[in-house]
Amino acid sequence: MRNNRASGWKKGAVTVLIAFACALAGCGDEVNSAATSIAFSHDDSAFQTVSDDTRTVTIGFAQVGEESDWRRANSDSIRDTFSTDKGYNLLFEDAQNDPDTQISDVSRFIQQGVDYIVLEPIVETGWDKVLQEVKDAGIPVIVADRQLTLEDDSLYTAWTGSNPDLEGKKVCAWIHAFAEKNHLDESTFQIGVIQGTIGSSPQIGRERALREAAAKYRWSIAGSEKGEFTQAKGREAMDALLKKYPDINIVYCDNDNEAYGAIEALQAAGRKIGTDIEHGEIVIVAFDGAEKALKAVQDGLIACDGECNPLLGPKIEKIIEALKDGKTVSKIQYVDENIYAQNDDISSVSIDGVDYPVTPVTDELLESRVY
Ligand code: GYE
Repeated sequence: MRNNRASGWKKGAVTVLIAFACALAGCGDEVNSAATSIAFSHDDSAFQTVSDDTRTVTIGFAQVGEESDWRRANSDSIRDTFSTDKGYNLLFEDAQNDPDTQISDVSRFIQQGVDYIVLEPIVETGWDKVLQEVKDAGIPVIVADRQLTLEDDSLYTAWTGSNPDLEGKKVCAWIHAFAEKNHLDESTFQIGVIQGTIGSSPQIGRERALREAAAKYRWSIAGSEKGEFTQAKGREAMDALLKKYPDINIVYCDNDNEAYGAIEALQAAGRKIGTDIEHGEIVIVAFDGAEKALKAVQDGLIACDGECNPLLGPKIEKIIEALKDGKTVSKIQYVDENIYAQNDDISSVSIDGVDYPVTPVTDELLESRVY
């Protein structure tokens, strides 16, 4: 794993830093490679674009967009963590869900001479070229939230975020446990899927888990529509699913905002939402666990919600602090997440031998929810 570099720092300070790091680390290879990258990576004009203050760490943050409650909470967490007060210069770029724009944003960070790049990639693929350029410039990349598919994993230093496959497995295990508890014939399940941004890791992982569970438990996946992780598209997707597959009895939403849209569409169509499948109610499941969604769980509109924690700022900061101190960090760092339902009829789900408790949504939980 590569060490930190300090391109935005005064060159004199860099020398001091390297001397200090050498004293601490015995001038190991990692420190030497950091020194090499500092020497060649930027011309003088690039240096002028970042603060000259030796205490300032410049972070180029490549955000996905503003599509969901999750994303807004995530952006707030990043802004709160990397504040000016704490000595950060945060260059925040919002790609508005356009993968090409996001690649340009990352490329621009190289010209701007940032110290670190934090990337929350819209889609998994297409990153090899620009991340090679970033690596050649000696800038450490911390990937957060969504994952990447790369030829060469040395193109990033560390990743932190959720495990969408596990989230999907938990929600599917809940559906199966719910069926068993209520003696439902699972071969009657007709599932409509509202898909998140195609090619994004949460869309890929959550739906992979669904396909596996469907094969195992004999569920039918009636059809899928694109919801792009937004409420408006979620509503359109639900309308389309209802038209094409009126017998749907479960709606699998790749995130909460799509579920809000699905609820609107189902209510407008006069369809009942709930868990009484045998009497025509439609079961909705979703992901993220935003406060509004947990309220919908409490109200019986979302049957089960797999949490996905957006508060990644402090975790990313810890990684950057460690890199600044010349420490090696774990390459992959998952965050812990819950699963929520209206009550504790199903008290836990088991995945690969591990039990995950199902948390019932209470008023206290809703009051304490920070996103
Ligand atoms: O589930 C969704 C957001 O990447 C985990 O992106 C994130 C997802 C989250 O738009 O609400």
